[in-house]
Amino acid sequence: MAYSGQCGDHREGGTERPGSQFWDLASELRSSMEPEEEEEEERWDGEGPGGHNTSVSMSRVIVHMDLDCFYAQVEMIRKPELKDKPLGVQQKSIVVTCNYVARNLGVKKLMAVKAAKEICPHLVLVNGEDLTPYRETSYKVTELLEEFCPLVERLGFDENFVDVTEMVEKRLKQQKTSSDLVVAGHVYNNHAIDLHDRTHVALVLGSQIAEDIRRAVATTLGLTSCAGVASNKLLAKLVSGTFKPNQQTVLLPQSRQDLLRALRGVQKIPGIGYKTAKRLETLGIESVWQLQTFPATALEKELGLSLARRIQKLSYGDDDSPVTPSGPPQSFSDEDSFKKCSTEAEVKEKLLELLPNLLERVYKDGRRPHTLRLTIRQSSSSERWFHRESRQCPIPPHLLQRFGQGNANLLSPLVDVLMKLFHKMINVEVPFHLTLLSVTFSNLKELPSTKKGSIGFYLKEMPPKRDREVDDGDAVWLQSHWRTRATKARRHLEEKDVPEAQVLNGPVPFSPHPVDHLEDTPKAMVCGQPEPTEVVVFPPDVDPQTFSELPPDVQEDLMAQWKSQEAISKPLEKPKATNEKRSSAQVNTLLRYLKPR
Ligand code: DGT
Ligand code: MG
Repeated sequence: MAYSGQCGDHREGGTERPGSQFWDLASELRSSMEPEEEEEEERWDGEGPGGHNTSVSMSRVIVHMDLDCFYAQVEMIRKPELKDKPLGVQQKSIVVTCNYVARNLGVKKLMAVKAAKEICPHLVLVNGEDLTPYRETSYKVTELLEEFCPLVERLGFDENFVDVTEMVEKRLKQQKTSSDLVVAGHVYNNHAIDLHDRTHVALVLGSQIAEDIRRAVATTLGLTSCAGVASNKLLAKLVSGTFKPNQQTVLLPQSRQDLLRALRGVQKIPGIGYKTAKRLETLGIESVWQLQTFPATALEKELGLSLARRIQKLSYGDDDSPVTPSGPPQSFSDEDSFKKCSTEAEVKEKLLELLPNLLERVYKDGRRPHTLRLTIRQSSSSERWFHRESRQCPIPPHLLQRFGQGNANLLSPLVDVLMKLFHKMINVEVPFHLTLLSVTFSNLKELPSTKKGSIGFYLKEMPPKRDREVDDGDAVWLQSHWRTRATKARRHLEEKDVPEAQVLNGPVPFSPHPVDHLEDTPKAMVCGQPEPTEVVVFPPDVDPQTFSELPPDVQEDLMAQWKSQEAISKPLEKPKATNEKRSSAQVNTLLRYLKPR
């Protein structure tokens, strides 16, 4: 579920707003940076052709899947001994979620730790402030769903939409008779299924697919979930939590109004957020029914044509928005909230705490971010949760080059840039009181060598995890992940038609050093060459063993790429001529960039 305080990888489009400034070396950050107000509402765009009950929405079958007590399930997989105990996941002083054992004892999501402990003294609490395990599990779920069907859209960490229309159509064609069709799970309101109605049959088939998907997630990843099956995203999401946990519900068109009117307030409709709900309240609109029946022209006058039409359509359950495959994240962010931060030193300290994990995620992703954003929230009695302010700027070119080379030499200059953004929003001459800081890297662009399909992509190694994050599960995953990449790299080469003559010319001299990927990887791996002064140093994320197996022309290509990225840029005093196949000038230039640090 979307919630305030979430931090993660943002896949939604349009994270970049107009008004971003170009980096100006002379004046560094310009004073005219555009302020950014937080958009409180998700873009849940019901815009599109057709009014209520459009043929478009009726012809689709959408599954919404929401994992049960997500963080708690991840913790129970990490520590199976907690499975039957009441378990809460704590962030700061809040139990952000708890397992169903705890829920049955009265503990609720987002309860204060103190209150939860009073209700359930035996509640076991685990710290859930490091989101890494949840994020990793979340992507595994999406990847698994993508194996079923390419149309998968992530919504937050534990929700996915799957458009199964095509799968349903295929099953419909295979279906000889519909008389023996049985719905999987519940039907909202126990409405009777009419097997002569094509829409009903499609939704019943959708319910069977939803069950298959949920079973696959349970058996492969050990995670239970709830699902909703309906004719669009909005309705599928609204119906999916009707029966919890580990159950699913299908919504027939005839029950759509019942579902919508049973919602407690307009804000329960995804796409209608806090601010819109407040504006509606001033018009006397609180319930979904009131919104549905409010005169359209009056609503348009108050809210503007676009918003009024959009939310009124949503109130009828109309949503033509497609399931848009999420693809790789469009930004990486992390944030911390606290009671009070009121000095520059504290701000710096908090930024230094946020950045390492964030940089590690950017590094793992392999792309290079070009924009940096700082978001703050100032303490305000009136708008406690919703008033955020941001400034962003392009990442200065000299820092850009350092991405992908380890994060140590990025931390301090990035904090400097962030502090400049901070000063655009806060006058430190007068007292200030922050309750949240958030950092976002966006505008991610592929490095030439990390484009999927290029050999460099497959050679890129996972960076070692920090000790506290490595457990057995991670270790196995990392090893298998690496093996897959190495295999793909080899396959990529096999597919590449390498003339034998070139192979016979021999690769760049090399003596492999075995690398244990789970131990601290040295900053640079050094490979000795026949001449003692000529040494090839690989970028820290490249495995020499795999490199050695590559044909010479590919090795050359790679080294040329590293050179152009200036990955290792200390010049060699006196380069010597080497490998005869290549011109000595070329090799010398190359080696200038390959000298060990
Ligand atoms: P469920 O779906 O009712 O069985 O329970 P959850 O725990 O899956 O709840 P859900 O789907 O609303 O949220 C997914 C995860 O996101 C949840 O395990 C913890 C986290 N989360 C939810 N709401 C908040 C929030 O308001 N603040 C923070 N920091 N985390 C939240
Ligand atoms: Mg959930």
